[in-house]
Amino acid sequence: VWKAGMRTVDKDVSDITKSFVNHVHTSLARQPYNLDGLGAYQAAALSVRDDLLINWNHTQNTYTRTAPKRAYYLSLEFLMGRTLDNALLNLGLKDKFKESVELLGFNFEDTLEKERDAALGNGGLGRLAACYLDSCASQELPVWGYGLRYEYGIFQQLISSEGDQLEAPDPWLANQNPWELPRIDVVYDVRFYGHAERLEDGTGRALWHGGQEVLAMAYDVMIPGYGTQSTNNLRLWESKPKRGFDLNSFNAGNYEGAVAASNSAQAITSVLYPNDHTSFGKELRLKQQYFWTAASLADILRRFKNLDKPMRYLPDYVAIQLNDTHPTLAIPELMRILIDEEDLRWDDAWGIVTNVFFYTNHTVLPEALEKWAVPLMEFVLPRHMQIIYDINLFFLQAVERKFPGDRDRLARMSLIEEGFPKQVRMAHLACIGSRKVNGVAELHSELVRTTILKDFVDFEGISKFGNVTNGITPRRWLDQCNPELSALITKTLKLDKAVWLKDLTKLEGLLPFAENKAFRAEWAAIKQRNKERLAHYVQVTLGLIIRTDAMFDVQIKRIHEYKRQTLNILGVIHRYYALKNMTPAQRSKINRRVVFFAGKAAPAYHIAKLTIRLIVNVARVINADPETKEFLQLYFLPDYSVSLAEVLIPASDISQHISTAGTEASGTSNMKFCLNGGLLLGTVDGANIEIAEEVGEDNVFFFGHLTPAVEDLRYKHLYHGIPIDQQCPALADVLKKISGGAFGDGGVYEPLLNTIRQSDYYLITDDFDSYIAALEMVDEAYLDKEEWIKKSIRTTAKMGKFSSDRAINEYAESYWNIEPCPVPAEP
Ligand code: 26W
Repeated sequence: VWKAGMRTVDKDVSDITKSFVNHVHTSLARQPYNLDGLGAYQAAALSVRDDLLINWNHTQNTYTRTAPKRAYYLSLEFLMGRTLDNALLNLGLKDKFKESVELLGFNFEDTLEKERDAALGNGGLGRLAACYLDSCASQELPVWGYGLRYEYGIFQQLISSEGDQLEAPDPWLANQNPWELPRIDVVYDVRFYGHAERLEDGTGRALWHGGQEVLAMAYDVMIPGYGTQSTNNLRLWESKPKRGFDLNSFNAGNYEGAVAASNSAQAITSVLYPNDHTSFGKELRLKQQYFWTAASLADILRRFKNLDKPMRYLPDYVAIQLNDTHPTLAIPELMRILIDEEDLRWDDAWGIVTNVFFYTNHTVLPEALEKWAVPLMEFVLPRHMQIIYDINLFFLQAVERKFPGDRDRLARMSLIEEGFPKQVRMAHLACIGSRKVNGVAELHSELVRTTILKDFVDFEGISKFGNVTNGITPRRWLDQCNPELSALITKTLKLDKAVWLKDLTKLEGLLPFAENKAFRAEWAAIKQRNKERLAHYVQVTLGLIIRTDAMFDVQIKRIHEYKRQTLNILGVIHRYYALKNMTPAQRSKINRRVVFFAGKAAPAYHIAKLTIRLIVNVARVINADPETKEFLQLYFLPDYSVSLAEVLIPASDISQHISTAGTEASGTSNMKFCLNGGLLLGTVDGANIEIAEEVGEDNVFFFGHLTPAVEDLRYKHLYHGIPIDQQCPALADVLKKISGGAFGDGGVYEPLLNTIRQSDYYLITDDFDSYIAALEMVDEAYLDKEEWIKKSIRTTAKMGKFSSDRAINEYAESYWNIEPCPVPAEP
């Protein structure tokens, strides 16, 4: 158990200043007196990096010396955001650094903002991985992350004057990255294509040769724990040509061919795929997945082999967490190594594999479940395809023994889906190859057990299928993004900040203060200043003036039909016309509201892009209407990022998490808003349910149909469709305004409107009236300011469960079976 009393770096302001100036001279080759803001950021970062490196070294030496069981978190995405502020907080150096930087004549906040986000992820899954790394280091757990070092992260989003999303590259490494260490000595060969020949010697081994060989080179990113010396590692792989370029082609006079081979190797880690929740089956994506799992496994096994233990002990020293199915190739890859290279027998190898891996599912949406075409897999990874067929054969034989003659069941459970082409079902492979499987919130885990993996529960028993409700790190998502609220909490709880930030249930101590009027005033004043901070940010970056004497209503997440930004924008339009129909006297009693949207659409997702276009054009009309603009404003903030979330979340009064019931696995921004005293408007879905359980149903605004009703409603739409004018006249009016051209050419929006008029798969029509009613309840509640602030305080007070420390401890204890490995004070 972690004890109070920070273990931080012992330095004073003059040490920091010396180190800063020294880096200006010797790393940047510049002079302190004419240094610009970017230079100041770089010098500060390099100086902090020196401290991180010392801790990182001690930590890694401790792990090597004591050889604990370790866990590895394999994730194709790590959405880290900025590092400097977080590193300073975790090291306990923030105040001293601020003083030093300001003595040197720089504004500290401006310096922090020079850093570009590390945006190696799409959304929830990638940000979860980043929060989990923070918690592992803070809990002193021996956990490394493994991912890819994409040269380009998630695209930058631009919004054209028509309201279209445009994508630009994100060259995040352009200004050098002080947070990574290139490891030119940590390299592995990775093979693609070629031929796999089974040896006819009765061992089951095969030889895989020929094809393309590329090099994986490691870059290490230091992950400091909060208030501990523990500094873990995130190892990211870069692909490189094995030789500068292919000499044979070059000598044959084929210069272009020689360069092409080298380009094809480099292409593997050049860019993050920007789609979330849709799998496209692209060859390069398959190569990314294999490149990364092969390099990571080779590295993990090399470390294990240094212990000089037989392979059968691998599960005593190694747990590997599969973040969704993206790294599932690690399962056949470990089988390949154990059989073809380590000479193990099939059953022994399978016994090891199924005790090393753990699989987390993050979505039940069918289009997001990964499948790879068998012909593609045979071409790119011929040996792995053989192994997958063998796994399937033994698996289906076992199913047949348990359920004799049940052919439908065999077809449903097979790793191979019949069709043209046949496809490998990665979720099935991840499931049968793992020790345990989990979902990310109670409802979601239950849906995993009763829908997509039901047959596997019947076959393997329920105890393999668990739940770990997601969490968020309170360091970044409260202390760092909302420093004033953090300070008020520390003062009020009369605890060292480090204590409650590491045991977030301590926030319950705020509950009695909800009754204290002076405390409520302080609480509300901080929310107000956070609104002003956001308004300032919007004014500086977009040149827009936002009023801050209004309720701030926020929906920020990837744009997707299931998340129903459409429901929100249709609600805004409904409100706009309701306002226009009021007399000035009626209007003056209405709650002022500023609605914010932000989020990216996958570049090929046309309906999502149309949703953005609609929001932007509705904003244009509403914000310019003199009759209503005092009461309703609407903004789409471009290029949503971790850093933008850090400004938006603390400023929110109400945030929307309004997915169709049963579709949002968990959600994690819902937790961030509530932790910062924002109330939640949402459906009975994902982690919203558990948030309501904690904070009490009277402190959240729920609406909409429940999960068990969804299937029947969809069926009704298809076979007993009632026209929208009859089922929901209020919605029909809104749709008519849009198609009638109230927000620019109505025809443009037809494909979007048709999704509602036709199958309405996400139940906009069914939930519209109850959504509008919920918005009205929010308005009414907000008019009673004191009561609202009480709700806000009670919400924050009851969010302890959602610390990622709690989630990570559940993984450590009930899944990985690992323990803290503290770094001794004097190593
Ligand atoms: C193959 C394309 C693809 C890419 C990414 C499919 C699916 C994904 C992710 C699994 C999508 C994702 O980020 N899921 C989100 O995971 C969060 C963390 O558990 C949850 O909070 C969100 O509810 C879930 O949508």
